[in-house]
Amino acid sequence: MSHANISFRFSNAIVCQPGQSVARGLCAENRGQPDFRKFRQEHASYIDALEQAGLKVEVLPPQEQFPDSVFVEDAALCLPQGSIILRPGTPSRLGEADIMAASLARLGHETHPVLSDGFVDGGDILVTDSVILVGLSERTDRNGYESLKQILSDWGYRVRAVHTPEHVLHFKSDCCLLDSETILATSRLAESECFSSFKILTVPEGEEAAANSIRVNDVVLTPDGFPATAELLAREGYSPVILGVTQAALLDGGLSCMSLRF
Ligand code: CIR
Repeated sequence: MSHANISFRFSNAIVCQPGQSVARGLCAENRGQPDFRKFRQEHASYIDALEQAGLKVEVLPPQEQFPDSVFVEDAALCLPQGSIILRPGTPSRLGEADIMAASLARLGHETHPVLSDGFVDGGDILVTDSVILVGLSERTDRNGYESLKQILSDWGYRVRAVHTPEHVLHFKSDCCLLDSETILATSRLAESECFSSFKILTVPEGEEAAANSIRVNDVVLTPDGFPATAELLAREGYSPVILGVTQAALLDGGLSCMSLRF
């Protein structure tokens, strides 16, 4: 079944403000601690950009006990049928799912019971109109995938497991949906042939981090510092909006992980 318009036409988003504890967020490689004030500024610009794109944005207060809770996308998957509470695949983040479940319920979302087994980070789930791709990764395991697939199949979605490149945190660190037929991806991910039914735009060499962009209604939010990618997007007829995400990047985060869009 095709689910037109669930992949990039949105009316709402949920974000969570970074707390001071964001300075202790997880990162694979130490590139310096994020600065709380600068993070807050970049986060505020991100909220503005979502609003400019036409979304009503619900801003959750900082969760100091969870340093990585600004990356809301990893704790839930919001679809028209309801919101699935995920099981983030690293111990310090597992509790974020309970907080998100409570927030979603308070906002009136139908929350499906949490995954029954395994682990899935939302950053590994790419929703397209024709199929939902789930990247197996250090955070998303086979049991989590099967458990998620069960729920999604019951809702009528096609679901496929794919592989996240080695040393890449999440599947969507390396790709983004541009429209129903087109994906922006790094060459290392495109080579894995997981996008066989899509047109692929390859992120120019050296700009791999720009693959973590997001199509939101008529614009593509894309990180600052990657001019060749912005140029490629504009040349292909998309409307890039450039945003600073220097602080999230210090924690291996990017544009897609900082909101739940639905
Ligand atoms: C983590 O390691 O979990 C966070 N520091 C970054 C999460 C980024 N989330 C995402 O790409 N979906």
